[in-house]
This record gives sequence, structure tokens and C-alpha cells, in this order.
Amino acid sequence: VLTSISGFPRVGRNRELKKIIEAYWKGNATLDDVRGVGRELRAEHWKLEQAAGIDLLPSNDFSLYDQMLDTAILLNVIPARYRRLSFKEPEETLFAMARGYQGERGDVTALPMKKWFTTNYHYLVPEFDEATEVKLNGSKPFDEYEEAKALGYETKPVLIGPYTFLKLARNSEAQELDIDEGLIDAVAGVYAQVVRRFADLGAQWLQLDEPYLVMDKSDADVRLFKALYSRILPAREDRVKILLNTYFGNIADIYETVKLFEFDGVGLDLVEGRDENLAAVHQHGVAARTTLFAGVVNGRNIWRNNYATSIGLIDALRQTTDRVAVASACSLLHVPFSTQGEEALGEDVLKHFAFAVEKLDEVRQIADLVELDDDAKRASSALAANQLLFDGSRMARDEAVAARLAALSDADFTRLPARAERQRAQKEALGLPALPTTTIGSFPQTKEVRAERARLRKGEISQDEYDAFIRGRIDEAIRQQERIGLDVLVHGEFERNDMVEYFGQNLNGFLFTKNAWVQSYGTRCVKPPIVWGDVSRAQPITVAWSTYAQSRTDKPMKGMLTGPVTILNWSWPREDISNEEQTQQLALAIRDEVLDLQNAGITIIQIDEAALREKLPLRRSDWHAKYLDWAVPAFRLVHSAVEPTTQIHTHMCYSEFNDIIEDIDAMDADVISFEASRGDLVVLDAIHDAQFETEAGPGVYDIHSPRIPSTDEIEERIGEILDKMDVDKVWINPDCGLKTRGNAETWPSLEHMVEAARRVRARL
Ligand code: THG
Ligand code: ZN
Repeated sequence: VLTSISGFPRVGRNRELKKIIEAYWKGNATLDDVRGVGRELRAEHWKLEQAAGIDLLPSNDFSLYDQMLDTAILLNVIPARYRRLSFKEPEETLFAMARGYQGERGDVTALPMKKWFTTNYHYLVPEFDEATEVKLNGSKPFDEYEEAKALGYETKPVLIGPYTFLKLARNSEAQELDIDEGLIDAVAGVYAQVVRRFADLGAQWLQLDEPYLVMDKSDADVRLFKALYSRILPAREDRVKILLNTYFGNIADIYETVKLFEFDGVGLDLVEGRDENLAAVHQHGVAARTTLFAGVVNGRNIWRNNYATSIGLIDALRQTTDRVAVASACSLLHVPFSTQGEEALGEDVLKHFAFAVEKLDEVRQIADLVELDDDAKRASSALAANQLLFDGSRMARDEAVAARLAALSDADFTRLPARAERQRAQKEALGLPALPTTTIGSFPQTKEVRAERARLRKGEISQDEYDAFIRGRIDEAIRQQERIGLDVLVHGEFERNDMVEYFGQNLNGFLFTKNAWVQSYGTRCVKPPIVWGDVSRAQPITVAWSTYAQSRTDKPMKGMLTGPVTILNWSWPREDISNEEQTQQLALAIRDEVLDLQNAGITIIQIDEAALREKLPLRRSDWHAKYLDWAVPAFRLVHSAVEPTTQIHTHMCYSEFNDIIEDIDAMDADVISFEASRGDLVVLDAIHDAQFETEAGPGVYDIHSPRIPSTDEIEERIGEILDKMDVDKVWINPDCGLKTRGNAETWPSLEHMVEAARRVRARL
């Protein structure tokens, strides 16, 4: 049985790629050093894949920054402002597109970044401008194919497909593309050229990734798909096979069309799109020349594969066709490199995990097992050992948590009195001015703060010394906020690393790895904690820091928490109980913290749900039943028991919630802050049209850039907000936390923000 993976992590076992690229950006390494490390990593990864028995090794899954950006460059979709910089080396243009450029050649902002479907990975949004001329540019996929060949590896080149590319690309106004025949011809023409070129080079397979096919489609979308592939497929001329690869969901609504195209391979996600994909295959059948690539090994989580389940899925496909290959459900980019090095977790824990390297073995073992007859399967020790992992003995359930969940009633999900009444009580109790000013929560995590945490970890300073240092940082942050005249203060979160890691470390039920990094964007990685068992709160987490901070000022000091949905979405969730149940457990733990903060005298508590939007199902029909119907109540469970005068805030990153605006209102927070950067006035219309009840602080400036906004421009921005929103409901804040910024730009920017609010207030 043929084995294949969609792609492999590229940052390297020890984040070698991150380190060399960041060294290059700092001027401590050359471009040749970067290229050299890239070559070494590719060679090592192909070697691992082949040694594990993968038949179709991916190439061009490597990227210096992002595969979407690589595709844009390959299609020559490079906006004029980057061309004008006239760099000599293609990588310099690539990095300018990814990060912006400020220097002797000019001053340009980066392409925008967006979340890649429901993952925590961000892609760069390709931009077509007036001057864009689509044509084949550069030779990265061909070079990497030949590089592998020279090392003795026959690989399957991987590219983002034309449908997904066009659906995710935007014009210069950040709007969806107007896709006409000319554009379809041009894009399909380049892909056809790529197909022919690979055929010339002797490639056997070419993988085109089309995850956008798992999204809902209009008739025009189906026409676009057909128009593209009816032009591209003839280029294979029986010389090279094309694998249409899909993941993150099902393609049932277009499966029949896909079948008629007679691709050589069709990749189906049997983890996230299992039932619908299986039903479609059974209903419509499989074209004679098509091999189904059964995506049975989860590329989105770290738990061992259940072989019996996977064998069952493959057997189900084999009722329709003999041509079934075993594959990962999506690229392994979204899991860490290897469990090797995590032995501190203990063998009894570690045996439950498979990271990318271990998943290669799983793909091979499943392929071997499906060849066996029933007797041989029964005799297989590999299968028996695998089944033991799923016998329910992993760990005991926490009866106290179960009892608490069982005792919940509707009243626990309902905060009283109604919001309008609370808002009146809070206005009186807090005595804030109109257009109150605040920040999202974190202040710059300087090198000094990180260094101090590292010294504590290494035992070079005591806990007391570290705490005293943090208190000093808090004092300084309060002094600055009071100097500027902010109305609602924050302590700055200097004691936290990643917010999710921080809360995980303080809750029962979580495990942590040493080195299990996953790329989030570019060279930036995250190290999600693992939900191992039932979750509960061991002791108060933030209360001491928040009460200390409140004791240092007469202004209200916000308590700062992360919400249950975000903690789960940025962790590795369990697969033995539902996400809904895990979120409720987390909600109860954070609820305890909320009540302790209130009882300690904190009157404003912010519960961030930065990642609520991230895992909204890709199909609209699933939004409520499979997600919002439990995610929104879980948030209400966190805060439903507080006093009417305790003001509950929340924050969300990314403002893409026009179409779930009513669900966000139903979280029943008193105040929400969110990102609403340039061109996002649409969300203000949505707030207006929905008669949004929650008070709101649409960010008045973009913190993702080091630029200092002027008082005038912030004042203008506030004016735009007031055109759409009732002044009683408006808060003034930046659009996200300031952790990744420097002090040099943070304080002047906030000073301008407060001054702008004062000017507008004076005119009211
Ligand atoms: N935490 C988690 N996921 C996230 C974010 C987060 N996903 C969305 C968004 N925020 C992603 N943003 C970032 C921003 C910065 C970094 C990672 C993701 C980052 N990482 C350090 C790095 O790669 O150098 C990690 C260093 C460290 O922690 O030691 O800077 O906030 N979970
Ligand atoms: Zn944010």
C-alpha cells in the first residue's frame, strides 16, 4: 500500500531555521548561511521520511516564511511597492513582503497575515495590484525537486492549488478578487506550465493542495474550480500524476465534480471530514484511474493514532475502490517535530504521543496492517500494543470535576440582572468619564523581563528576588499609566510568558513539553500545553499580582484572565472527551479565579477570548451546532456569578466577526475590545445594525507596527467610531496587547491616544 504525507515541519528539530533567519535579520548571518541551513534541513527531513517508509516524500513543503507567500512569488504576484525596492536577491524581496521594509531603499508595510483555516498558523495574504502580471517567476519548486533528486530522493512536489490561491488572494483594497476569464487563463496557464516542467524533470507525482474546497461554495466557485482544472489537467499528458489534496474538512458538495475530472489522486481528510467524505465516496464512486489518499493520521493533534479505527476507515474506502493510499490528514506542519527529547514526561505518558517524526511511522504501520488478513491482524503485536493505548486506563477521571459539571443548571449560565441594568449600576459605581481609556493588558516584554524569568528558571535568582523584580515593573507601569492619564489601568503581565502556557502551568490536568514548538507565523513559534486529564484550579493564579497592583493606585486596576475557549484552542486538546466538556472544565476553573478576584476587591475583570473566532467551523451549517452553542455559554459560565457592579471585559484578536456579531453579544460581557485596523469600518456597521448591547472599544490604532500614530489621526478615528456607535457605549484603547512592542513607541502612542480622547470628550 502506497504511503504519503502532505508535508513536514520546516523549522527544524531545534528550530534551526528560525534561529538562522533571525540571525540574518540581525546582521549576524549571511543569506548563504540561511540557504545552507535550509538545504541541511530539507536533506534531514527527506532522510527521516524515507527511512520511515514513506513512498511519496513531499518537496517544496519547505519555506523560508510561508507557503502562500512562496506561491504568490511563483505566480509573480508581487505588488509594485516591493518591486520598487529593487533587491538583488529574491529572498530579500520575500522578507520585505513578509515583514515590511524600512531603510535606504524605501519604507513599505508588510502584506497582511491571516489565520490558515482553523489552525494557529498564519499565512500571508497575496495581493494583486494594478500592475500585477501573472507569470511563472523563479524556480523554487523545481530547484528543490532537483536538489532531492541529486541526493537520491524521488519526491512529490507540493504546491498550493490555484483555486485556494485565488480564493485567498485580495486586491489592493483588501477585497476579494474579481475573477475574470483573463485571470483564470493566466493562473491556469502558469500551473499548466509547472505541470509540464515537472513532467520534463521526471516527477511521478505533483500534489496540489486545495483546502479551500472544504469551504461552502457558490455556483460561481464550482465554475471557477472547473475552469481552472479543465485547463490544467490536460498538461499532464499521462506523463505526471496529479494529486488533488484536500484537508481540514469534507468536500462532499463537490466530490462528484472532482470525480469527473479523473485526478490521479484525491486526498480526503478522514479525521475532520470523515463521515461526509466517506458517504460521498460510497454514493458517487471513484474514477478508474484515481487513487484515494486516505488522510487517517491526524496532522492537527499529538495523540497516537488508533490503528483499528484507521484500518476500519481504509476498509470502508476499499468497498468502493482497491486504489487506496495511506496518508496524513493534512500537512504535519501543525505538529511539533519529535517526541525525542521529551523523556522527562515519562514513558507512560510519552507512549501516548506522536509528533511529526512518529507520525511517519504510524502511516507506514497502518499501511502494513491493512495488508494483513484477519488472522494475521489478530496476531500482530503492533496492533495489540496500539490497542492498549486506548483501553481507558490512561488516567483516572476527577470525580469532583465530574460532579461539579453534572450539578450545573441553566442558572449557572445566566448572569443577572440584565445587561442594561448592570451597565447603569457600573457607570455609577466606577465613575469613569465618557470615552474611558484603557489598554488590552500586556506591556512590552523587554529583553530584561525575559532574562529575569530565564534566571529564575535556571536557579540563578530566588523566587523572592524574581517577585520583587516583577513588582518593580508593575510599579513603573502604573507610574507611566497615571502620568499619561489612562482611566482604567492594567498591571502589564510581566510575570507571564505565553498567556495560555501561563494559565496551563497553574491548572491541574495540563502537561508541558521542553521543545514541542509549532510554527505560528514566519519564525515565530508557540509551544502549546497538553490537556492530559480533567482540569481544575489548584490555587488562585493571578490574585496576588492583581491585588498588589490595585494597592498601588486609586484608579481601577483590571484583573486579567484568559477565557476557556482560548485556552483550549491554543492547547493540544484531549481526544477521549469532547471539546465541549474540556471547555466547561476550564470554564469552572476560570470562574473560581474570577470570583476570587472580585472578592479581593478587583472591580473590573477582563477575560480574553482572543482565539474564539479561530475554531469557528468552516461550514456555516456547523457554526452553531458544533461550536457556538457551547463555546458562548462556556464564557457565560465563567462570569455569571459576579456582582452587578463588577464589570466584565473581554478581548478578541482579529475583527472578522461581522457574521457572528449576535453570538458575541450573547457572551454577555459588559465591554469588549477588538482589533479594527484600517479598512475595518465594516465591523462598526455590523455593531450598529445588530444594535450591539456590549460596550465596545474598537482599537483606535494598530499595535502590530512600530509606527507611532499622531493625536490627529486617532482623533479622526474616534470620530469615525462615534459616527456609528452610541457615545455611551464607546471605549478608547489600542487594538491588541502591547507585549511585542518596545517601550519607545508604546508610551508616546498611548499619550496621543489619551490626548485624542480628551479632545473629543471636550467637544461632546
Ligand atoms: N499565544 C498562542 N497562540 C497565539 C498567540 C499567542 N496565536 C495567535 C497569535 N498569538 C500568534 N502570535 C504570536 C506572537 C509571538 C510569538 C508567537 C505567536 C512569539 N513566539 C516566540 C518565538 O517564536 O520566538 C516564543 C518565544 C518563547 O515563548 O520563549 O514571539 O499569544 N498560544
Ligand atoms: Zn488581541
